[in-house]
Amino acid sequence: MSESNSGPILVPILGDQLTRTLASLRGRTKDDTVILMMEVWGEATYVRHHKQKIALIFSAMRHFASELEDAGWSVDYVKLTDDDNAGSFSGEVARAVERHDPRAIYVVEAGEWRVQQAIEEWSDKFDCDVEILNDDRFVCSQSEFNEWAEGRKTLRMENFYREMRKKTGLLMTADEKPEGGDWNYDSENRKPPKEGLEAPARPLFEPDSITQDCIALVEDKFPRHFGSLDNFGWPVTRTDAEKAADAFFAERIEKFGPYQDAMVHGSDDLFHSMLSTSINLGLLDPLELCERAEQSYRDGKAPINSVEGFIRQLIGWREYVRGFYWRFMPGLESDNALDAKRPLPEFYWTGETDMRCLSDAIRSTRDNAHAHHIQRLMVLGNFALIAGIDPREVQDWFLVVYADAYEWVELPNVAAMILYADGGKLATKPYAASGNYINKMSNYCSGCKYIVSKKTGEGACPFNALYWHFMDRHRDRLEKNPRIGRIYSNWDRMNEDRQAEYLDSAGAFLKGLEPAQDGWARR
Ligand code: FAD
Ligand code: DLZ
Ligand code: SF4
Repeated sequence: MSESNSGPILVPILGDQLTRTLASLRGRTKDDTVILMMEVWGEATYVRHHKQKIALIFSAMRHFASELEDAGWSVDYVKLTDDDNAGSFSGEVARAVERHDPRAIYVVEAGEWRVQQAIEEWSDKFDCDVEILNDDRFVCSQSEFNEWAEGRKTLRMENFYREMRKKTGLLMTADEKPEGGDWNYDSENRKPPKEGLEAPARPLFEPDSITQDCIALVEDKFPRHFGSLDNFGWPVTRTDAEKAADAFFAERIEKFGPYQDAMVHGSDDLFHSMLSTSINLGLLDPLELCERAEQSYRDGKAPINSVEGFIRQLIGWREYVRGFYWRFMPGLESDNALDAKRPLPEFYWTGETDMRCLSDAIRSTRDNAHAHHIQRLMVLGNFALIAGIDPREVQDWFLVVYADAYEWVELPNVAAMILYADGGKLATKPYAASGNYINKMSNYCSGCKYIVSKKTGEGACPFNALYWHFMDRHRDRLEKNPRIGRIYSNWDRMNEDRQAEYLDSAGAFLKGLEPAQDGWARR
């Protein structure tokens, strides 16, 4: 530390660190701390985020700053439109160091690799102590994840999840057994939607003047970014996020489990919590949500398959993908085990396709900056997998279009979970499926221009031929996989002409795909 520094402690808080109990704020005194919050061009444009995502983050940041100020903290807030905006986190911290002459900078580690690289340079750049603190809003620290992963041949989420159940005590009996007798009730979470299945609407939050300013700013500065702002109704404060959570626990958790994998045309949220944007911003604590879910079970208000399913997503999948991301970055970004090279089709941006499942998922994505998990996995992801779309293009798309998308959670889900680009470190097998799966789990096919039961030729559901095209072109790798190998006996039972029909149908369809124009995802 330089002798000359006599200023306060500078605490930069990033856009996804909007938590009052953040590690860098704990133990600080208000008269000796300056909190720095920065709207910067670099973050808003490194990909062309959905308009709602930028408006959400800026509005949540501005609300959080004003709450801190009301509580007596000194907040130095840099707006995107400030004339001398430096454009990057490091540039803004440099300016703040000049303004405040801090004796130290305390910052919580970044969620994303790109930002963490920049933060790690601060101690060389600035003439004061720089302390990078663990983000203890996660149940599992990176060192704990690495310890768990070390020496294991396979990193299965299920094994990790059981450790997290034991660690947190969630849904555990007094004698340390899983509540209800089983660790996982996934097999009870696959109910197809029955005719007329409807879920109570989630609360939408009317934009206040701060949010309206952010919406206007986004319309003005990012007019060519993907998505519509018309339906903006995300919670932007902890108070509103808690109201959204209350509504989920009161009205939707009971059926969350059974219908977790269901899809209904035009019903964008179904029984999902719709809390990911608030959790990822730091407005809601995932562990508190899990405790509330457990309480619903203990109070007899929700069945075990709903509650366990919800808890598994949070202390299982969410924690696991974060550990996985840091363990395999930066390589994960360029992995392409299946050597997929096809450009992303333009319809991912426009929604203009006759495939009803895809057009509905893309419509929801455009209008709400959200699609639910099974749409992301089995419709948008499955299509990208079996059509052989280049992982870099699919990764960019998923990072751009969802209001809850941060690379640490998006990338493992896209590269590893849906595209198998990591070669199977995360998933035991690729999640490839034909139209049959989508037909079973949704009401999409009955209104689709394509015929789901038709396998090849004019009018056949494209997922059917693409599925076999995928299986055929990756036979060498997949045949050895015990979870998938037997599927090839079905293929081998077809005569050569039938196989050729499948491959020709898929080939013709792929040839007709219009590639996305440049500039949707990156400038
Ligand atoms: P719910 O269905 O109510 O689930 C509850 C919570 O569990 C979510 O809020 C989320 O925090 C967590 N969760 C559920 N599934 C996952 C998962 N696979 N990985 C991590 N957390 C999970 N989630 C993101 O938060 N950001 C992303 O960028 C993102 N990209 C995804 C991309 C693909 C290809 C896939 C298949 C999934 C992705 N997910 C992502 C996970 C999941 O789809 C979303 O978390 C979920 O749809 C958010 O809606 P919800 O809050 O209603 O979730
Ligand atoms: C996503 C995003 C955007 C669009 N803009 C900002 C911003 O201007 N300022 C900020 O602090 N954070 C922003 N974010 C979120 C960051 O990208 C996020 O904090 C990183 O994921 C941290 O690793
Ligand atoms: Fe999707 Fe095929 Fe069903 Fe159409 S028929 S909705 S393309 S699965």
